[in-house]
Amino acid sequence: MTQLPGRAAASILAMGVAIVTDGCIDLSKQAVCPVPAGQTPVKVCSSGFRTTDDGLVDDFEDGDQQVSHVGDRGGYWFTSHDPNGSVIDPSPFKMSDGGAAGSKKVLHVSGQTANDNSGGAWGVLVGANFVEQGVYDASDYSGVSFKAKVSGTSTKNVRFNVADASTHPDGGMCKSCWNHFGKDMTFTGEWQEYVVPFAELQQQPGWGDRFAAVTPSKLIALNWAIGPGRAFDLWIDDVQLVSCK
Ligand SMILES: [Ca+2]
Repeated sequence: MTQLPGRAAASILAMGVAIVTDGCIDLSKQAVCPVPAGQTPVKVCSSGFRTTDDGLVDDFEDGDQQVSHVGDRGGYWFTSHDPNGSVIDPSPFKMSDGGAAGSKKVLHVSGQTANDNSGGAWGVLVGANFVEQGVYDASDYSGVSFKAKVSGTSTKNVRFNVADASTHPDGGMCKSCWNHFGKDMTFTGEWQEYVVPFAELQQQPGWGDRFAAVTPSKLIALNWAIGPGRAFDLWIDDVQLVSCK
């Protein structure tokens, strides 16, 4: 078992304990707000999080575009952009040199997203499927940790998304899809480690089909998304699934 190192990680982990959510995934409300039939409640880690031997999604050190072959995972990294002129480099997508301390390879994307003047522009995203096809059972885990930073004049505002069988069209459950459970994050110019508990993930308000909570047993992908009208220069490293302590 590897512990997340460093004081910064410790403070972030401590923040992860103080989970503030609304609806049925709030621990304080679970007793009066039952999870719908057939859905497993999202685990809440009252003592924080730990990394595990099989939790590595990717540290990118092999330079390829497949996620690490651990934990029965084996999906691929990809980028996507709206058809309204948003640009995400490198194109075709590949891993870059550099990264967090001690790293030789890293996920690094940059570009400019289109303005949403005519409606429909949603920006860009970079992410990975957990497995090549179908859903991935991540119910042994309780969240995702990763290191991130932005450079130059990049926007600091990035949404981290976890696509599951409810919100991804491949799951066959949504008519108005793509409103994934996620978290709006603010990155800085320095590498920092972030822990995002599954129990903190929420859909965006006001659009798409709604679901009670993310379904960790039926995950499809994770991604980082940048909305319309922004320049971005985003670095991601050491992506891991984490468990409760
Ligand atoms: Ca790396």
